Amino acid sequence: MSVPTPTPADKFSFGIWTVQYAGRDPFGDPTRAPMDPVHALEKLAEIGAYGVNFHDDDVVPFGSSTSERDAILGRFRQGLADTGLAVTTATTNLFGHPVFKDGGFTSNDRAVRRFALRKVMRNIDLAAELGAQVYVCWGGREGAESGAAKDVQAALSRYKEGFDLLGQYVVDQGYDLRFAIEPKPNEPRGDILLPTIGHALAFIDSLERPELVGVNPEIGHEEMAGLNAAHGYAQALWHDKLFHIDLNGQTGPRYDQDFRFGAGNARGAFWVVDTLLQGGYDGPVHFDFKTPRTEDEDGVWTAAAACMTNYLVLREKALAFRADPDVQEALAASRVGELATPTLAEGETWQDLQAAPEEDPETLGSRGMAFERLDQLALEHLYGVR
Ligand SMILES: [Mn+2]
Repeated sequence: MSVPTPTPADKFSFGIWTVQYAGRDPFGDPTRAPMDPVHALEKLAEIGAYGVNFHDDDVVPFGSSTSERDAILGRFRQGLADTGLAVTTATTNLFGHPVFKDGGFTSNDRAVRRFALRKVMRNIDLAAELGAQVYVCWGGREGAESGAAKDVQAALSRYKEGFDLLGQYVVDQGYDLRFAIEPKPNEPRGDILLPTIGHALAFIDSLERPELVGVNPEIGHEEMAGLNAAHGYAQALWHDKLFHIDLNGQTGPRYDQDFRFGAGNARGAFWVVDTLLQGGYDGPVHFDFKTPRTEDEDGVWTAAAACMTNYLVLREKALAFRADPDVQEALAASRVGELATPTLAEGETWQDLQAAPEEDPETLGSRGMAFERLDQLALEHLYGVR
């Protein structure tokens, strides 16, 4: 196959911060110059992106006056109009400024929580005005490094209070906006609240308006916890809660690498794409990656374009895998489709089950599942020999 080219129909979107990342890490200073957000829009449009996602502070620096904010936003709106890029999503930076060192919604300091909620509402107004339909909430500073520092149950009550207030806000304002919680196990906090997709889904059930809140799982965050990202996406789809996705690359449990999508665990990336296609996910295909600090600006655009290329390659491979007659035969041999059949027949009761002839465990136990054949076919598609 040749290297595929992205089109707007692919709905690829990027966080402005992804390409703006200048290479600062805990051990070293930035290796690239700051990037003007309008330049980011122009280059993203040039390489074939469809949309963008931004934190308030990516576009309007923290602490800007009202007149400065108006001028910056005027230029940003013009940049969107000139490039034709959609704003798919927005989010709030509740982690960068020292005020958020103990969190935004769950800071022990009540005044910080009040400041954080006002900051979110202000950016929600902008998100709604620019047409965003999803508002992502990554609570990177909502957590702790030590045991007594955080009353976790009280923190969850304050977290719920925050989402309930924001839900009320979008309803009162008449905004067509839903929230997506982005789980992460740790980094920058030692431990972060709502660390996995499962924690987030259970928390959403406690909210006043659960229908307004879903999840935005990031591949790297799941793999940092040693979890299977594709299984997480599948469960979010099963709950009808996959409101947005953050695709990137990660190599197992270690620091948050944020590699370009398709790098790191390539086999995991294949199954994520297959899961999204099989599950009918139709939202923006969003990348949240950071170009390693070894690269100059050319390297940033190489990495950004590669996210899209790798998605298109894996999409083609996942579709070819599903269409392959050998795969269909192998799926049948593995009885994968049988799992869709309910365990009891329609109308059958536990009494009927008890009265039915018993299965022979020796016979059942001796049947192979033929999963190795099936998985090898997937790898042959991924490796490009089929
Ligand atoms: Mn990450």
